[in-house]
Amino acid sequence: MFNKIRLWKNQNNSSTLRDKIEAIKKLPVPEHVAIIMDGNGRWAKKRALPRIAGHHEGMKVVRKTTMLANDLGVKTLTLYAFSTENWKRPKNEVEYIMKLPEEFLGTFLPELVENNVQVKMMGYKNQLPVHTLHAIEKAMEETKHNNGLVLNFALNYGSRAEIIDAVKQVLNDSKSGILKENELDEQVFSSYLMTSEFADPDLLIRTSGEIRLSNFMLWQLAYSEFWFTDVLWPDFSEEHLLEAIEVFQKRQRRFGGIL
Ligand code: V07
Repeated sequence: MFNKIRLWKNQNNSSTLRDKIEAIKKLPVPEHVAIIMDGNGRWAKKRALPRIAGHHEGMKVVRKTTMLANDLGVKTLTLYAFSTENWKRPKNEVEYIMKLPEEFLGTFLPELVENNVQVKMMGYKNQLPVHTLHAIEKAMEETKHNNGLVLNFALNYGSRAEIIDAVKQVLNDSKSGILKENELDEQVFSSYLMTSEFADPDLLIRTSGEIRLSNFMLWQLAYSEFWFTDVLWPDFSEEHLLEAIEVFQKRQRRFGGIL
């Protein structure tokens, strides 16, 4: 009897999720979604668990979010996994976090390949442990011909440093005559950033109640819609991603009405 009720409840829940997905697919879906995955440490603290338990739980949410974004037809999903500031955390925590790409890919790479997902990374590669970089580069190589969702990890990424590096490259190209001053415009400058191959994000999501950008994609987010939630990243579910996209679609429609 109880089993039957549980079965009915499950079927009911999953059908509403499917219905929501189908409804969202009928309207324009954001092509590029960027997410600041915040609140993993707080999630663990609330449960009296070590912070690393929160990071591990957060990794599982990366998988669910990727699969749903792919299903919805999102073209690029950029996830802020590690900032240039995060090195200041305790050594053991950083060491644990740097093993997550290997664990994630060891478990989920076959599923990503099956689902035509392409893995990418942006950030300063030279400071990453070799084992971390090797795992990511292997995944990038094995998925480079996939043409579904691009899963772009921002890892050891910082936006101001990215902009400074772009400016330095512009100065170099100017000095060597490759670039003339009057040729430099927003589009050309964008091509010097780590995101040169991607469109700017249409939607930024940040979890855990912080309402700031924390040095994430400052140039690229100039015209993006922002959606903030108090939900901690390990608690972020399919329903939350669908809600963020629903809000995005409503804002787009209102914007469309004015024009
Ligand atoms: C990390 C889990 C998610 C919450 C945020 C912090 C901790 C997946 C990856 C990853 C990175 C590259 C890749 C495959 C997977 C990851 C870091 C942290 C550094 F090719 N989760 N996750 N990388 N967390």
